[in-house]
Amino acid sequence: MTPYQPTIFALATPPGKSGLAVLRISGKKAYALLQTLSGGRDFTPRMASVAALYAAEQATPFDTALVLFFQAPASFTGEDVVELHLHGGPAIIEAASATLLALGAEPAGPGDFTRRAFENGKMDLVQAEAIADLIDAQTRGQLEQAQRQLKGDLGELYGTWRKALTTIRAQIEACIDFPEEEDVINEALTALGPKVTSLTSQIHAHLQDHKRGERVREGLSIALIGAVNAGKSTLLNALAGEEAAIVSAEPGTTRDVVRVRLDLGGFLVELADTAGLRRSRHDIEKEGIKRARATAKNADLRILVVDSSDEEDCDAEVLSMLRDGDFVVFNKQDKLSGKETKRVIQSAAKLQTHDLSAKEGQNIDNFVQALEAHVTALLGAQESPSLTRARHRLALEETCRALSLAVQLLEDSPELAGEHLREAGAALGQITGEAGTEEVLGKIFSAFCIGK
Ligand SMILES: Nc1nc2c(ncn2[C@@H]2O[C@H](COP(=O)(O)OP(=O)(O)OP(=O)(O)O)[C@@H](O)[C@H]2O)c(=O)[nH]1
Ligand SMILES: [Mg+2]
Repeated sequence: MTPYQPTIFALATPPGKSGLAVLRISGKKAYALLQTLSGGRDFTPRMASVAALYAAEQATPFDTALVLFFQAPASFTGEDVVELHLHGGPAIIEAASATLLALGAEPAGPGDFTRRAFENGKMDLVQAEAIADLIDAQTRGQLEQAQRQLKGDLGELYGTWRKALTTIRAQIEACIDFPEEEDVINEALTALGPKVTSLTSQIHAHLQDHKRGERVREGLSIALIGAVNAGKSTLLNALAGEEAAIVSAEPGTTRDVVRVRLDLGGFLVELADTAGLRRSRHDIEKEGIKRARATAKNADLRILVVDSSDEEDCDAEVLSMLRDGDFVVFNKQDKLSGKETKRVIQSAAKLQTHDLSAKEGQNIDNFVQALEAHVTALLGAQESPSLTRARHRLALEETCRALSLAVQLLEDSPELAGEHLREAGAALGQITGEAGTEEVLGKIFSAFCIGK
């Protein structure tokens, strides 16, 4: 028996005053509700109609709206769906909601519409997540990734692996069921080894993506580091186009980590300004420096800012924080008379260097272009789809772990190997939702907004 599913409604547009507000209704009673609201009219599915809508026992309508009816199963949720394109005034929305409540519809919870779409087989769990990402997308990179995921690329890849696993499991079952033909069986089991190994390596390769998809979704983290007064905060402000961090000639101005979000080449980047690195006796500055080090360590990319007019060598400890691909900015070029020898730094890491003046804007455009090119190289589109959430990563790691155990036990203990393959399939199925538990589903959909 299918559990009781109330007919639900929610605004699909943001709350507040607007030209239009779309109120969406989904469930068995959706069409009957539309008929009651409109005083008993009939509506053709997928045809826009203008209808006067009435609250109970009222002779004058609370609004005249454009209405759409999608008949199950040809709707977003797979149920009967009605959309009321109301005038977006709070009194109208209130009247519509109160009438629907009085008629027995229930307000939708977070993600309820998408959850129903998932439960009615309209999409897999990865596609449901893509809808949330599509709505949250702020940059072109995030949008393209969400669209690709919504199209089903990622789910398809995992589906192929699940199918391969099911075939391998069926072959093992056959071996377990007919143990009398020992030679044939041993041969069959031996042949299965490379198949499991090949599947494991494909999943491994998919995992070795430098968290590309997660970074596109959550933003690439970049840390500005360097000695006090090098011009880190000035550079952050220049890149952000706003005075986000305090700039002053006093060394040790920045203490807390100041973060700004930027769109670099269509990708979301979180740029962090940090406290200048020096030996300090002040507790607050010491804490700031500790945070600066941690931010630099955890960032995806570091930009070391150096004051070109300062003759002192870069601190060896600061240099040791740099990794291949990191940037060095020789700042304050405007202060140089041109006679000085060019500054160099000694580092084992392969670094990209740029001469500029953050204060005067000299060469900043070239620097931004180089940074954009670097971010695009790290996050730009790849041939195969990328996983986009830690949830996917954990499930795939669990799949690989179970597959590795299975391959070791294949010949000596096919029953146990079969059990590990079942675990691998379950872990893989959790990503797309075939093997989803209520707990997993609840967690995913509760992160959605109401009305999605
Ligand atoms: N001439 C010149 N001065 C600069 C440039 N960039 C920064 N400054 C000056 O250098 C001083 C320090 O700049 P900040 O941006 O506060 O330096 P910081 O690295 O954030 O310093 P701390 O927060 O103390 O670590 C300020 O007086 C800035 O105006 C530059 O490109 N040219
Ligand atoms: Mg600063």
